[in-house]
Amino acid sequence: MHELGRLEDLPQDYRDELTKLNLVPLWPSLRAVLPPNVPTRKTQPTFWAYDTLRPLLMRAGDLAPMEKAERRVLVMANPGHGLEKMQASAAMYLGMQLLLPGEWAPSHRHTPNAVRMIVEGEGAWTTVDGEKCPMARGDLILTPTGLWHEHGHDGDQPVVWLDVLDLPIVYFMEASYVIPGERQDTKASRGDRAWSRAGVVPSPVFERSSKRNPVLRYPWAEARAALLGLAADQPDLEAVQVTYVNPETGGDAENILGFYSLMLRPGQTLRLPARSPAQVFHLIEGSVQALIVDSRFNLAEADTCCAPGYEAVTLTNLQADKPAFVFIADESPLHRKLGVYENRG
Ligand code: GTQ
Repeated sequence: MHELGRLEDLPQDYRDELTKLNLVPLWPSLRAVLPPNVPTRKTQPTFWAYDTLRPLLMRAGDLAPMEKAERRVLVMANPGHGLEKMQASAAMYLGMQLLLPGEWAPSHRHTPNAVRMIVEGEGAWTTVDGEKCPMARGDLILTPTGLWHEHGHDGDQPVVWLDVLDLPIVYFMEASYVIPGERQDTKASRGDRAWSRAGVVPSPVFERSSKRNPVLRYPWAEARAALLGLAADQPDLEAVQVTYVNPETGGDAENILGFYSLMLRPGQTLRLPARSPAQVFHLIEGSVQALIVDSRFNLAEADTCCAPGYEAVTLTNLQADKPAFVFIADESPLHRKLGVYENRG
């Protein structure tokens, strides 16, 4: 591809005239916005170790009382985007949130979708749309766009979870806002029981529901059992992975980001193909090395890292005698809906 004219090649009076009229010549910037073959990505391979993050999060427990914080979160920001942008990738936001015993993070609802992956502690819960979702390690709890949610804690130890939101893309769309609310009345019953038996969904008078995803909480015990079952039943299967789905549609659990759990067999090395969406890896159990472009990250439990899109990622289970379990978030639903999804192998 040949070089195009530069801005400096244009006479100053011409440039000034254009600027005055809110006009910009395309050709000096054309290659920047349409680079050949591979997009420019600000997302850098980045690693956040839980054991270094945790003490700082606990200190935030003293420094930022709930009334002053609303949500007590340390955002895991990708330096490639600039820390102040609070982005892990183009579309993903990551944060570690701390709730102390007896605390309450007030009810609100907002346009970005969120999920929480519970990292440590017991006795906390999130109420989503009136449904009280208890938190246990490894559980995935959804707060889809527009639903009221608040967090509470009846236990006696700190509770920490990983927040994954599509905030950056919703903010970029100038569609991000929040509405504060009152403490929710909780329903006595769970809303998802009829959907939590694989293969059957409610169909009163033969009509299937087309409402939002009826499942707001995906217990780790069940996802883990599914992975172990899959691995046992298909010994030759390379990628032992499950996707968190809406059981009504079989589609993604949320509209913008995709969520998965991956099991690495003892000692297994798995190469994930280069696909267009950026990805986040969070280790639920075990010990895993992630090779992302030129970076090698050793993940211990509760560590997190991210990878830019269009790059293959190699994951290795560092333990020869135990499986490892990785939670993955990516931008696939967004890319597929927008028609830009690619798998380059
Ligand atoms: O818990 O509702 O990390 O609203 C960022 C924004 C968590 C939450 C975040 C939020 C929340």
